Formats: sequence, C-alpha cells, structure tokens
Amino acid sequence: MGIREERDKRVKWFMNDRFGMFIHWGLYSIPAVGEWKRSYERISLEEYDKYFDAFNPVDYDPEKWARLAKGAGMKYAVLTVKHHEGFCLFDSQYTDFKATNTKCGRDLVREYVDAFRKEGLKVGLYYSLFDWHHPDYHHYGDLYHPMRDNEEFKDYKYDINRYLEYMHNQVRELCTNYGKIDLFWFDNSYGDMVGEKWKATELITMMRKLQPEMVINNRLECNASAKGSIGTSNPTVYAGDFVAPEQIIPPQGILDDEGMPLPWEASCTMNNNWGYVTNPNNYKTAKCLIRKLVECVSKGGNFLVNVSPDARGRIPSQSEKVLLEIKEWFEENEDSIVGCGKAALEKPEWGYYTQKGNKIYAHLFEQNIGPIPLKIETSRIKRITSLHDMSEVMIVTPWVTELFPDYTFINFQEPPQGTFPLQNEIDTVLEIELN
Ligand code: H79
Repeated sequence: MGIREERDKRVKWFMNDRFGMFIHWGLYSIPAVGEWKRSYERISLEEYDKYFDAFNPVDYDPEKWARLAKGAGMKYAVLTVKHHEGFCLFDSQYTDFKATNTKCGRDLVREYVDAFRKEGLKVGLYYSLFDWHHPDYHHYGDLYHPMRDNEEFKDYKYDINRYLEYMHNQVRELCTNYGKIDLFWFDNSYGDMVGEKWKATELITMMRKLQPEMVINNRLECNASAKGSIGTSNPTVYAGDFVAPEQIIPPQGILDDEGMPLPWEASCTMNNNWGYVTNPNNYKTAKCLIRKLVECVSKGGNFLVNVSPDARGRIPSQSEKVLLEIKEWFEENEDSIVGCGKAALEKPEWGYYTQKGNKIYAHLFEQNIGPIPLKIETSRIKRITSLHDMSEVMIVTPWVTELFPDYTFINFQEPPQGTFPLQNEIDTVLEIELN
C-alpha cells in the first residue's frame, strides 16, 4: 500500500468522529498566564523550578474529564504529555523533570489513558518537539527559547543530537508503555527545525512500527500554518495523516494539489488561552462552538476544542458549563455530526449542510420569516425530520414557487406563517432523507 492509501485507512475513525477535546495541562497551570510564560518572560530554569516544587494537583480525576468530554459529544482527546516547558506528565525514565517526581507522585498520563478508554473515547498524546528544559535544545539565538537573547548563553555548547536521542526515546516510551494510542499530535516545526532536523524518517518509522494504526498530525514537517508534502502526489514518510490549522477554520476546507479533500482538524481555545489562566474573558459560547463544529464538518474537517485544567487538576467551571450546554445540543443532534462530512450541495444562506450517505442535515442558524428554500429537487426528498423533537417537516407550496423553480420550500405544520424557532437559543437541525 502507498503512503496515501495507508493514510486513508488510518484516518477512517478520525474523520468519522469529528469532535475532540484538547487538554493543555502542565506546570504552567500554576503561574496561570498561559503556557508560553517562560519564553516571553525569559525565565531561567532555576527560577521556573519553583513550579515543579509546587506542583500538586490533588483534585486530578481524569474520569470526570472523560465523562465531560463524552457528554459533549467528543469522541477523542489529546493531552499535552509534554509541552514546550519540557515537564513530563508521564513517568519517563529519561528525565527527572516529571510528575512522578513532584509532590503528586502519579503518572498522570497512565491515569488519563485508562480513564478515557474506559469511557470509550479514543486517546491522543500531544508532544512538544521543542523543549526549553533540556540542556541540549537550542538556547541562544533560538526563536522561542527563554534564553534566546541572554548573553550568558552566547557561547553555550549544546549537542542537538543528544536532545534528538532523548526526544526519540520519549516518543518510544509513549508508543510502548500506554497500550494503543489512537492519535499523536506533534507541536511543531519552525524556522529551519523541520522534518529531518528532527530525524523525522527515523522517528516516524519507529512510531509506525509500534503503533501502526495511530493517526499523526503533519507538524513534524510543518508549522501551524502550513500543509506540507501531505498535499502533494509524493508525500514524505513523515508528512503525517492530517493538516492541523490552529485557531482558524479553513475558508474552503483543505485540498491537496489535485483538488481532493485532505483530512484536517482545526483546534481552538475556549477563551483565547491554551494553558490555564485565572481570569479569562472572551469565553466562547456553546452556541458559537457548536456552529464552528458544524462549519468544520460541513467543510470535511474535525474540531478540537481546548480545556485548561487548573493547578488542582480541575477543568474550570466556565468550561464545564459550556460543555454541558453542548451536551444538551448533542443529545438531540449527534446524527448531524458524527459520520458526516461535506454535503454535495452548495452552502445555503441560512446556515450549513452536513451529509452522511443519503441523509442531508440542514443546520439553521437563523430564524426565518417564512418557508425555507432548499436547493434540492422535491422528487429527491423522501422525508424531513426536525431532530429537536423528531417532528415532521412539511414541504410547502408558497406563493413564490413559480419564481424559484430550483428550490423546494419547507416549513413546520402550519404553512406558510410558521418559522423554525431556535431551540433554547441553539440551532435547529433538520434531517433530510433523500430517495
Ligand atoms: O499548544 C498551543 C500553543 O502553545 C502552541 N500550539 C498550540 C496548540 C504553539 N506553539 N507555537 N505556536 C503556538 C506559535 C507561536 C506563537 C507565538 Fe507567541 C507568537 C510565540 C510568540 C509569539 C503566543 C503569543 C505565544 C506567545 C505569545
């Protein structure tokens, strides 16, 4: 099988599931200003150690996280097992900078994979390629390193090969010690640190051998804004299985060079921060996140929404609230997301379509003043159901039928005055079964 055929086989579950939970958690939950603190405040290693000494997430209960994710309709999760700060939530034999050596003394990744699997969710691991803790990762002059402009490090000798050996060893541990891993999320290539600079062929070959079914993102080869050779007819072996735009939804989905759709996943924060912050504003509403999920699916992509557990190990109550609201919507409308993709119809003005086989889902984002136009031949439609209450939706003949012969107009039971209300301020979804 070629690289592309193998990819298509691996991503089957991924493109079916559509919705996942991103979890950013590490020492940075303690200073609580986001996961980049050490870099932009240029904090020394010694000073940052105070967070290692303090780390003690007494309320960590990943089963709670898993139930919350599952309730909201998420089918998989991705946990930061090592972010750029280098702190490992797992019990790595290659470092002392790990959760098992803190007050908490637990392998947090082991508990995470057990809990999420128990709820029937797929488990993903996020692993930062760059590492501000390892002595052999770039210091002076590196774009992001906390010591990038510290003169003391001007003549500092590091051996990148030693870091690469460490990084490969840790990836091997993660692919060996935690059972079946469904997804691996690298973050990220940048500047000239791309592809073979990570010894990517060697790394990916090892990973594919240990976890042949694991889905891997494209960031061994790319930064967040690029597609990489996955979009060409001749992808590298480390091109990855999907494109991973962050904090942005591709306007037209993502296509390869021949115009064929590529697997992709847009990730986003709930409140403009990946890591925990004490007083977040800009929280996205459940309604917004549901609409963005619908938009992703309508363009053939996945949506990965982030939560930021605090230093106690709890998902913040505001995030919990949003997820519980999404749960309400999902309980009625799951069929319009899971297993769905881009519909064979152009985007309507009132919202989006998603499609699964002979079922088209109309996501109505606005109230209307009368019958709603579907650009589908009436004879093709077998039945239309409102997923909210499973009530029948009527095909109606409004006074404008002659004006718009290409459209079928639909409405609730009492045409033509009735309109589709938004249910609890959240969008109505209609299932249109085709003949
Ligand atoms: O894990 C999350 C980010 O920490 C990570 N990817 C997501 C999933 C990420 N790594 N690199 N980048 C994001 C791009 C770098 C952005 C930056 Fe900045 C702009 C670094 C410095 C300026 C954002 C703003 C971070 C600090 C200030």
